[in-house]
Amino acid sequence: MTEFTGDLVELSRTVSHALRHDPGAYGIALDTEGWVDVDELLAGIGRRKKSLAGATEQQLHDILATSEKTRFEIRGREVRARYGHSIAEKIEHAPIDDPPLLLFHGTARRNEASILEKGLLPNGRQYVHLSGDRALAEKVGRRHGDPIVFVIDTSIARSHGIRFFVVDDDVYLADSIPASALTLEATD
Ligand code: HQG
Repeated sequence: MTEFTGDLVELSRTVSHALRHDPGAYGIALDTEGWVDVDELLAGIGRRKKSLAGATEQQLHDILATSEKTRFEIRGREVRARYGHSIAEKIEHAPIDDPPLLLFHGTARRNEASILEKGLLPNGRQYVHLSGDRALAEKVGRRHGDPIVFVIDTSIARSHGIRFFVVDDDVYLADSIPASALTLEATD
């Protein structure tokens, strides 16, 4: 096999694409919790992108060690994306009964009216992504445009039967968030 010469950013993006959005394009299949064999993933990536052929498990660990975000995790021989999935088959997570009372969601100002009317919807992804960290939520919002931050009252959402899932203290997932559980944070 040829030596891996691609850069780790490209490898990281491709791993996220394969594990979150399009495993079939790499000839791999995820199990119901999103796991796939590390060697199968790397072989699939190498088949599709010649510049990434020969990438190693050590390089996956290097990405995890140097990234601000833990987008995927490795357990034994397996790897999975921790959040962000858009594939049709919904990844199963264990719901939690004790989410923080308040969570945050950053988005673009142009989405404000629609969110206040319809609530937060997962759109292209399987779950709505929320943050326990206000500053991080604002940063996520800035990806989409002029950022605004919504505060989510999780007890109101739970009273509507909404389930919450924890990825880490910075990332929580929910099926959707009803408008009645949302408040737009005041901006200066
Ligand atoms: C918006 C990144 C109008 C929602 C981040 C968001 C995150 C609505 C957009 C993760 C709406 C979806 C996910 C409604 C929701 N009307 N707009 N009713 N309901 N929206 O990218 O949360 O770097 O799929 O506000 O850090 O921005 O990739 O979701 O603006 O954790 O690892 O629809 O992706 O992580 O956008 O980001 P996205 P997100 P990574």
